[in-house]
Amino acid sequence: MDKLIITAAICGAEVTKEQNPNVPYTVEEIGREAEAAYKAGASIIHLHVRYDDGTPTQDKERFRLCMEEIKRRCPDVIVQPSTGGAVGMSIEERLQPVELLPEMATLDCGTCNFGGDDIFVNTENMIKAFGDKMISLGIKPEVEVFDKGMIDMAVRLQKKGYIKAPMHFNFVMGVNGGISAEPRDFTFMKDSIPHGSTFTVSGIGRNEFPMAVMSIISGGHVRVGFEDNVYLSKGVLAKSNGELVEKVVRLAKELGREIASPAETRQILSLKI
Ligand code: KMH
Ligand code: ZN
Repeated sequence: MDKLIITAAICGAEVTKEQNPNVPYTVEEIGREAEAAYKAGASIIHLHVRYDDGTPTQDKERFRLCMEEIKRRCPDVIVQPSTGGAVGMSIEERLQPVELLPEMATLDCGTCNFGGDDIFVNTENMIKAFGDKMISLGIKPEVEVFDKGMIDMAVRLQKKGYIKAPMHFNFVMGVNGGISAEPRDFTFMKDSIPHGSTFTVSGIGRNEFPMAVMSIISGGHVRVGFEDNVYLSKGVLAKSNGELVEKVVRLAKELGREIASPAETRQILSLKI
């Protein structure tokens, strides 16, 4: 089995300080949370950014500041900006951070309900445009799938040349509108991706650590962080993203899986060195 890649999704676009006061908004807070996650064992930082009042933005200059701050604190970490942004953002707005030429970025592969009246829109033509853009800039996509049909979409578009193989998937499980996070769902997703692909799992809310364990024992990788879950355990808010990463490291150790460094992650995911 490959070593375990841990991604920290440190702030997301939806979670707020009202839910957990440690959710980072400012450049300094984002840098601090990335550093805590990195020191605990994360090799990838999945990045959304906020203005100081918490408003989510895909502004290129705000991303530049946050990425510089993260790189200053953790020079070898892999920064993976979101191109999903927040519900309702335009294509142009969402794509801005790829112009900063990160090593990776997310590529969301389908439309889904996102709770209440929210719809996270990713039409086929949008996915094609995002895929084309990432290929032209040499950026490795993390293929975000919220349901099984999105894996099928990614496989179809990979065959048509919009995504390069081997693909790296993120199974986002437990969103109110996406696939649930039962062991049965995990097995279905894992067994549905093409041979040679890699995958990580983001369990939402209380699903975070059960899905992490499923992935650790199955040879997959793990994403944790405030974007997906703000609790360390039932009723106990996490003090930092670092605490969430530390818990994955403990689980991995118990289960006999070593943790990948950023250099090892670049090799496992065939990123440009
Ligand atoms: N904030 C969600 C609407 C991504 O980062 O690519 C979308 C999201 C996915 O978080
Ligand atoms: Zn995200």
